[in-house]
Amino acid sequence: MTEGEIVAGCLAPHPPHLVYAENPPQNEPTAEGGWEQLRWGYERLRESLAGVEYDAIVVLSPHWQTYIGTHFLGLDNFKDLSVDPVFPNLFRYHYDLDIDVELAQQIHDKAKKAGLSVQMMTNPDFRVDYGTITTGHLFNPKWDKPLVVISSNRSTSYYSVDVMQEMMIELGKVTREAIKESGKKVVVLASNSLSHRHFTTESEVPEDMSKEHITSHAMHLWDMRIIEYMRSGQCQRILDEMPEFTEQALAETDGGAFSWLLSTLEVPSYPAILHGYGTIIGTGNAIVEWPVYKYKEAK
Ligand code: 2X7
Ligand code: FE2
Repeated sequence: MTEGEIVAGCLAPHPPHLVYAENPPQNEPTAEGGWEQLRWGYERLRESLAGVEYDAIVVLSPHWQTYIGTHFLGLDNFKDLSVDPVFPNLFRYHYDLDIDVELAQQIHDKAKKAGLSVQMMTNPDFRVDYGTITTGHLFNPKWDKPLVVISSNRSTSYYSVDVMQEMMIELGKVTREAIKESGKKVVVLASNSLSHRHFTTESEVPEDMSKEHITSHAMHLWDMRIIEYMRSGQCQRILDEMPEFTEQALAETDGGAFSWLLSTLEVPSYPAILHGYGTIIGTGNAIVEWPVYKYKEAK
């Protein structure tokens, strides 16, 4: 069997506002647009990967929160209505997603062997979190590729960012090894915002872009610093500064997805492509691609 590979890795944030603004048939509320800079960013990401072949998408979402280890969706299909608990006015999405259970099981088994606490989630009534669904939709609106969905083990809240990061780096390594052994071509996605301080009230028209901006200058500076590291191939510095970034910018990196992603990509030292940056209800969001397919020969 030929060796599997990660063909690309992406930072693919999940604010439900982006799905709301696109008016897809699966979502009940309707919008007059909004957050175009980010939605165009997702368009550029999709175009960039249009010619790259892959079999499955592996996503880690901060909104599937598990406190006893890392969990993996473990049934072939999940179908239900997902309602965002904070923004039920924007996101009531009818999802129907297929899972690559074989690959999920392979990553699970490797992680278990490495000593991580893991479980397969096989409850057919389980409701998939809106982070997974939003990232899944924006990355691949056709939903024509199976997913592997990995939970966010909340070791940041239980212990510290440093403990979380150590565990996510290990999970990233075993994810990579399992993908290689699977023989499949895979895209890996970290579904998280950068700075994550929200406004506490919503404007009357949520998509009124005259009200949208970053919550503070400090948050902007942090986001730009991390983006510059990505653009200049300094991902080790991101991991080094992750504890400060996560605490000072209240970043959604607390969920571990970003540390896991960088580890699956072996902490890239080549430049990432920034497809878009924008704020959503004050939070900072970047759409970024690590084009492994371009750089792997140089490695
Ligand atoms: O989950 C989110 C998020 N991460 C950022 C902004 C707005 C809503 O939901
Ligand atoms: Fe979120």
